[in-house]
Amino acid sequence: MAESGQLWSDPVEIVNGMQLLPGFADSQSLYTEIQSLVQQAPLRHMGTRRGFTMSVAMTNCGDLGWVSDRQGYRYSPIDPDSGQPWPDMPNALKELARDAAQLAGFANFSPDACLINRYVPGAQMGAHQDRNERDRTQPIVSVSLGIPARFFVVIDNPADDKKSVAVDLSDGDVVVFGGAARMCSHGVRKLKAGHDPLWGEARWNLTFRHAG
Ligand code: MD6
Ligand code: FE
Repeated sequence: MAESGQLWSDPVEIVNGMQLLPGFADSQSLYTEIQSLVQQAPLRHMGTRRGFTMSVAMTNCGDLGWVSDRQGYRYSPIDPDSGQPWPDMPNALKELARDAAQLAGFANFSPDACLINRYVPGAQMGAHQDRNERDRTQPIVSVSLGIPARFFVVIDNPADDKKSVAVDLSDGDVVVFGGAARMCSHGVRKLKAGHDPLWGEARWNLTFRHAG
């Protein structure tokens, strides 16, 4: 990215291993890519092992997609709704994830999975760990688009019981989650109503992983 006229600010460490790159992603250019991806593999509300339905609508692109149903969570090369492979991960998305990871100190990040989440007001994501990826030395790169959301990370500090750190993520913000933070529990608080000129009354999130 250009030295002059950059619209993003320097990385900020939220907790050890979790860096925020404020405004790093170009929301406008991602909009068209995402519209095309959700036409190929429509958003859906997945079920859980316990029989709940997630409030967040999801789809994927890349060689592997994250899926959940009565059998639990896993990665699959096939979209279970269509029986077809997930759409290819567009190069622009791959490069964004790679550049963000590099800036946060993770060279050669090669995502093979991108989970696309859409939240409407009232939707949330409970505390969870991302543990279905084989190689945990690779970070997860997360891109927030549309209306802001409160993200939280649980810090397991034996001296301090369980403490959570909150960060409000706005349109274009990128989080790189790796190293010491890679296995921390985290989630998204119930989305508040809002309006974004491009994305409307919704928050979108892309998480890039090396899953295979
Ligand atoms: C979200 N993000 O921001 C959900 N996971 O909508 C995640 O669950 C997440 O942002 C792993 C690493 C970064 C994340
Ligand atoms: Fe996660």
